[in-house]
Amino acid sequence: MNTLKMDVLSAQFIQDMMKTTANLYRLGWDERNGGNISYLLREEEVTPYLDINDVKRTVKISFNAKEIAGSYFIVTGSGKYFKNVIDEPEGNLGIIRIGQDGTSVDILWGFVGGAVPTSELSSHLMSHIERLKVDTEHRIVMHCHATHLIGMTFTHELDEALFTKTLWEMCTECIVVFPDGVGLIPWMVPGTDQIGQSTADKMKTTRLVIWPHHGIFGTGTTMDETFGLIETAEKAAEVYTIVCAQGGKKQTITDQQLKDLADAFGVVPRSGVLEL
Ligand code: 2HA
Ligand code: ZN
Repeated sequence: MNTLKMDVLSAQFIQDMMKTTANLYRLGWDERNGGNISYLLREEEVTPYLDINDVKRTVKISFNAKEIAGSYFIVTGSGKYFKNVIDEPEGNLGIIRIGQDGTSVDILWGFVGGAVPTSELSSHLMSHIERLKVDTEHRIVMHCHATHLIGMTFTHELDEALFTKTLWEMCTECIVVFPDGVGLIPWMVPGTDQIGQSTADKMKTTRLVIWPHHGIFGTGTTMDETFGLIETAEKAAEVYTIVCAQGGKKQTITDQQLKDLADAFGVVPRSGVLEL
């Protein structure tokens, strides 16, 4: 039976993907094919638009995602440019469902012209698996090449507690927005299951994971919230860059003041960062 479906381009989740990729491009954090986003969808969000039995193609994936078999995602395409998503969503985005055995994904919409999901699918799916254990509402994983954060990975110690503390000091709101701080993995080859595993491992305790000399992964409940999280960390890194260029700190937000902020906003700062 052929039931009438609504135009998928009008779906909020596609509109979110189009607007967010455009914003990330505009900010200069996703040059060329840089960056990727995945958004976990509920089946009832997909069915008004698509016949879920109409699988366009099936592609193999490099690891077993059995834990989230049957889950639906909208994801950006491998090698695709964020710059182009807004004009051509169907060629640059795809709606996928993880196959029952966990080793393949069904493409239900998009990726026209033979495109496939992001080269960082392992990092995305492995991160989703970990974040869902922490919070079942965490549906977004976003990766981008945030400029000042990348810069900081050349000039700042690559120590999670020190890096977190510096970011918290740079803007008053940081500790409130990311009290769990940032995770940092060693430099690794992107697009591999290994970097996916390292990223996901950090995602057990934090929503932001920095890939030195490459970029950042963020996760959260909505596109706005996840974008805002990355934006806040990147803003702190930009301020850090300016502070260094102006000759370094003469004063700062003290550890006691950071603790007062956390208390006032009811958040628990990651342990091992503040010295009180
Ligand atoms: O493919 O950002 O990490 C785009 C990337 C890879
Ligand atoms: Zn990247």
